[in-house]
Amino acid sequence: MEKTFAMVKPDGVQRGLVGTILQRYEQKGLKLVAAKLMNVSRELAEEHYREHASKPFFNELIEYITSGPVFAMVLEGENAIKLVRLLNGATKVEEALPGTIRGDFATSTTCNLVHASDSPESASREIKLWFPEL
Ligand code: 3AN
Repeated sequence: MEKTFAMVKPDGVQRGLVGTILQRYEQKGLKLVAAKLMNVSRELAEEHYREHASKPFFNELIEYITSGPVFAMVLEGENAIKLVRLLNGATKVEEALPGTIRGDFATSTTCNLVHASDSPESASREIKLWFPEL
């Protein structure tokens, strides 16, 4: 069965949305197979977002993701990678449709509540990076 990495980012944890967001994944039929509330080191944040290292928003992104605890998860199910991305909604907040997590709860493209792996390669890389104990 396919596995993906997903995370409720610091704004979601601070706003008390972990339960609501997890419920959406579970209601869809995805299975939670690992989860932890954790602080993110600068090192982990920079490795996670390494593909964005040259982008103008990189520093802002690192500051944001290390600003408070995140809720990291591994979800499992058929087509888990695509389904979690669909439930999250578009990256650009003005394109995130109502009914998606970002469409319903986020107003900023940087602080957009959730992350999920975007391909089998990133899912495998991110699960290893965030859950080395698995
Ligand atoms: P996603 O999180 O939907 O996979 P990515 O991987 O393209 O999107 O971007 C990672 C994160 O970088 C986004 N979740 C968002 O926080 C931030 N980001 C992406 N594009 C922009 C942008 N144009 N302006 C500000 N922040 C951005």
